Amino acid sequence: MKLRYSPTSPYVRKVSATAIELGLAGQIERIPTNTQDRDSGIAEHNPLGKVPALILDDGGVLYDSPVICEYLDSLHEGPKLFPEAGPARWTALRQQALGDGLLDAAILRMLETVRRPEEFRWQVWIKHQTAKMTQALDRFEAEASKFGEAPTIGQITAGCALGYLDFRFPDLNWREGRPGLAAWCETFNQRPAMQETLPQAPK
Ligand SMILES: N[C@@H](CCC(=O)N[C@@H](CS)C(=O)NCC(=O)O)C(=O)O
Repeated sequence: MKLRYSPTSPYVRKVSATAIELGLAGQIERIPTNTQDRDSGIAEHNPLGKVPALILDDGGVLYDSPVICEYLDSLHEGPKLFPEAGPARWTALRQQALGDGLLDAAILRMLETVRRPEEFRWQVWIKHQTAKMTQALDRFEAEASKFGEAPTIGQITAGCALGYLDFRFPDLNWREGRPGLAAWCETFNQRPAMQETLPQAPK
């Protein structure tokens, strides 16, 4: 398998952390991909032009991160990151959606605040995305005490989303007023899958 990736993408981090949790990282060749470069060939693998995209040994391609993570989870017989049936499955999938949505809002805010020239920034939009981030963080705070011992895709996504906030929004102080989530994150971050995939600014 080959993974098209960019080093700071939190969605790629989900896939990388999942592969490490499942003992599959050694089976994945990593292809650095600059999605802004039309010659990178990303569009041949993902018409949406986004990473992560996983190229399978038979030439098929999977995207996006929820699909890739569930595929990797299907390749082993051990404890599953995607619970197989019942309420635990729906909780894990919903928490994954909540973490992905937190990331989507954070990235939209980052593009509007950091990337767009100041005179073109739209404050209403920034406020709108910030409200989504706050609401998602509050929801995770309400659920953190119920996270189980065994990791799920919901927890991996939450961990990667919080790591992205630390990386891109160090002044946001998301821990303030959210002691349960902060404590959970501290413990979860000790997992090798999280330590080995910490986001790093390009040199
Ligand atoms: N829902 C997708 C989101 C992937 C995504 O937005 N990736 C970003 C990198 S963080 C990307 O490739 N952006 C390039 C673009 O939008 O052109 C997933 O979960 O994989």
